[in-house]
Formats: sequence, structure tokens, C-alpha cells
Amino acid sequence: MRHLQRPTSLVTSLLLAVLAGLAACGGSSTSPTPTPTTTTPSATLPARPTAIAPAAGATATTDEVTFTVQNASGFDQGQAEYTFRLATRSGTLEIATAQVAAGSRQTSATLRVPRGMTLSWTATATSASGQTATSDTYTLTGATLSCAASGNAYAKRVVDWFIPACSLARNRYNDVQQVLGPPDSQGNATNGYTGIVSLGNRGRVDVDMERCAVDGPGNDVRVFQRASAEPVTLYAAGSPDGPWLMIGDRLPCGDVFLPGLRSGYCEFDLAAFEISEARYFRIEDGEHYACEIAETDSEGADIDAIEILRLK
Ligand SMILES: [Ca+2]
Ligand SMILES: [Ca+2]
Repeated sequence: MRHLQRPTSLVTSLLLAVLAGLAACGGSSTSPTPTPTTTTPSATLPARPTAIAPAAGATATTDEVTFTVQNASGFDQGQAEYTFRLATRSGTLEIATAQVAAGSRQTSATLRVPRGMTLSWTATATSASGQTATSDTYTLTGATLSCAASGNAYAKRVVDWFIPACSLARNRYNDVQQVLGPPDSQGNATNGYTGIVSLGNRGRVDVDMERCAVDGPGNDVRVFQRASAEPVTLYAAGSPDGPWLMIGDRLPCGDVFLPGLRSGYCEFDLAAFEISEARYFRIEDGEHYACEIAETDSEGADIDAIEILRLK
């Protein structure tokens, strides 16, 4: 029996020596990661949605931008829906979202992107069971804003407007063109006003300034309003088709006066929506008083003019 044991011990010793030598040659005791023998399509998807287009830091060349991400693993077609979120640069103010079913290996949605702004966007995948995977936050700059190089700081052109039917029927000051040019309102409540448009309940007028307003310290835009301090809501945009971004919500307007003017004014700051520059403004009634019960011929905010305080 001892003769039989000796060769066995020798073989064992040799094997141990060889193994020790191999470990020394490798220089590490860590086992290599096994390579999968089969590859399924989902195995190659990233752990989180990943931007394909637009590339991180890109500048848009169109107002409608298609956002595309590589799907996250486990959030592929038939497994998830994707929410694309476009927001201001800081990410705090939302501009648009779109929710779509996952495509095959990648998912796309188209959003309208404001011109002249640096923005942020993300895509979040949500599974049927409520699990989520969110992409990195990517930066995108909107298409370049075109601005006239010269001209005054007032509105040049009405691009759209809305005054409710009741207000159109009952109000006396329905000419939206009265917001163009410098403030010029005259008259009074007894004899009638000139130079204003009464917007009616939640009515609005959208104007093209041709020049652009730029954000600087403090307020950048001034709206002139007659008759008490009826509230005004103001939106800014880089295109006449928006998106319209609100920079003041029902701000009391018209109780501060410049020498020689009958209209008072209120001011707005582009920074309220992280806007760096804007060419178009939507002036909206913020009084919100029902025309049907209003006993007046100038219902709603009465707008005389709008002025850029900081010209580009
Ligand atoms: Ca400002
Ligand atoms: Ca006017």
C-alpha cells in the first residue's frame, strides 16, 4: 500500500507546483470575468437610456427637434414607455414633455425647442411594474434667434391675437394695433381713451419687436397699461409660433408712471424663465373678470405699448 501511495503524492505535488507557477505568471489572484457564450440583443443595451441625437451640447438647426435615445436594458420595446423632458438650463422649469412607447432598441420623440436658449433634456424609461431608468442630463442650445440690428424698442407688428367674443361685442377698444409703437394713450374714462386695446377676459396680443430683448440685471421689458393696475401676464418667445415661456403671472400693471405719459407701466425680467434673449412677446389679460358680468366698455387689461429695456 505504501508503494501505491508514493506515486499519487508525487503527481499531486507536481500539479500544485504547476498551479503555483501559473498564478505567479498571471500576477494576480483575481479570476477573469467569464465571457458570455451567447449574446442576446438586450444584453448590449446600456443600463440607462443614452442620447443618440441630438448629441450632448449640440445646437439645434430647426425648431422641431427629434430626441432619440438608446433604450436601457430591460426597458426595450414592449417593456417600457419613455418620457422625454425638455427644461431650462438649470432643469427647474419645464418647457415640454412627451411620453412614448419604447421603440425597438431606441426610442424617439419630437419636441418644439425655443430659439436662443440653452436648455437641458432627459429621457426616463418606466416599466410596467413602475421601475425607472433615467438618462444623464444633456445640454442643447435652441436654434439661433434672428434679431433686427436697428430700430426702436417698441412692438412693430401684431403676429396673432385673441379677444373673447363677448368682449369683442361689448368692449369699445378692440383694435390690437394700438399696442404698436411707443406709448401714446390719451383721453380719460369720461370722454373715452385713445391708443389702447382692451384685451377682455384672458384675451391676448402677440407682437414681434423685430429687435431682441436680452437678459441683464433686473427687468428687461416694460408693458404700458391704462386704467388702474389691472394685472398682465407676459410670455416671451424666439419664434412667433412659440413655445411661449411665462415671465410674469398676473402682475399688477399700470400704477407706476413716467413723466408725461397717461399710461402706467409694469416691468418683467427674462431671467424669470432663464431666457437670455427674446424677440416676440405675448401680452395676456391677467384681470380674469368675466365679460358677461362686467359693466364696462374696457373690460380686461388695457394695453398701450410694450418696450424693450435691454436691446440686443
Ligand atoms: Ca433681467
Ligand atoms: Ca398705444
